[in-house]
Amino acid sequence: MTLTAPTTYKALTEEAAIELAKAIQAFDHTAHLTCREIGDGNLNYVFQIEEEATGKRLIIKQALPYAKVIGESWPLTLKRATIEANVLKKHGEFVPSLVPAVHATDEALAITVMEDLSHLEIAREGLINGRQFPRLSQDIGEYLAQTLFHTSDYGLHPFEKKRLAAEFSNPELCKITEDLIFTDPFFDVDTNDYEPQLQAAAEAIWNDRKLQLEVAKLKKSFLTEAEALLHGDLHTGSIFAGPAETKVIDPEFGFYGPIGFDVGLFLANLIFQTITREGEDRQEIVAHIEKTWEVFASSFTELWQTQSVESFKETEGYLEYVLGKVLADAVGFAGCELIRRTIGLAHVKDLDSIEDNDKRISFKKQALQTGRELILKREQTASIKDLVEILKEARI
Ligand code: SR1
Ligand code: MG
Repeated sequence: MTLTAPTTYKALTEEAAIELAKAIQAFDHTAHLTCREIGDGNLNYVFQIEEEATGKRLIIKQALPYAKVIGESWPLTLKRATIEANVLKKHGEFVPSLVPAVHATDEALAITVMEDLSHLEIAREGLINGRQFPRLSQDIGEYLAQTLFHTSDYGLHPFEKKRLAAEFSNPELCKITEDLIFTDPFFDVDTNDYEPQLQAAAEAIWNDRKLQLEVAKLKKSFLTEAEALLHGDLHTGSIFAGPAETKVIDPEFGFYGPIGFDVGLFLANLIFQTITREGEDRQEIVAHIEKTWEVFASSFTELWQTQSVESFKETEGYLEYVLGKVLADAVGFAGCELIRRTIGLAHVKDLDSIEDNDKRISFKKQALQTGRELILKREQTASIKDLVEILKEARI
């Protein structure tokens, strides 16, 4: 459903969000509704509307014409709302139970009306608080395999694949990733943000010529390999999780890119938890890392064997080559994510919320060291166990 009026952009207030919810007949016009702005991300407003009498809820998400985390000095395209809604719908064709339902959109207002997920918890918050999400890796492994296979040349007619690649051209949001993940953290630029105790570690990265060459290669993959319709920002803050359910939200960075990027970002955000945890608690996350890859690889293999349209699908060694490259890329992209979330502009609560100063700094040094190792050793990573070994070796 597409809304019809109004047609010019105006930032919603809580009152206007209630009016809108009634206008699209999501609730009866006599319903008593309440509204809260609950967005905690970097970029958008998220209004949660509730009918007190029935407990029925829905979400109206609105993109702002600038990055909320920085302010009006960083203008940002409103088109990202349309990209996000369309990625949710496209991915929802393959994994309807793993993404929120989109009820309505309005391109001019840059809003998406969607399913409320407040019975679940943002995975990052839950993991930081030691919550167990037994389905997390199973569901994300499946999400990755289904969405990436079905939007790639392995699963689609080439005309449809190229049509989608054009539809999901997302230059402004890609530029943010190109700068914040692949460029700025590797140079001494003003937008980097790190604690003074990390000065020497940051300088070591800026002066590491070997590392820079490998990051340049990974950036090239991100820029040029239009392989599948990615989520584009698949960190644990983009996932709602609960004991029996997982939902992936927020694909406003969606575009056609290398499959390993989504895989790597998710793995990196689990890796932060392997850095801050010990013993059994750490092992639980290592198990999630292994299972994510195992589920992804086995589901992708099954889709390849049963649904691939690729003429070379039965050529010996080709699937293994494709999966091997996805793993190596994912390991490298994970390394970039670890580094950028530690000294770049946008951080993660997993590290920043550690109150003990020495511990926090030591964890951050470990994140930088792990990131470097993953980037440099990615081509030698033949299995997910090899990645786990790198994590172990990089522990300080
Ligand atoms: C200004 S945007 C900073 C970061 O927030 C988003 O969630 C992306 O991860 C982006 O890199
Ligand atoms: Mg986001």
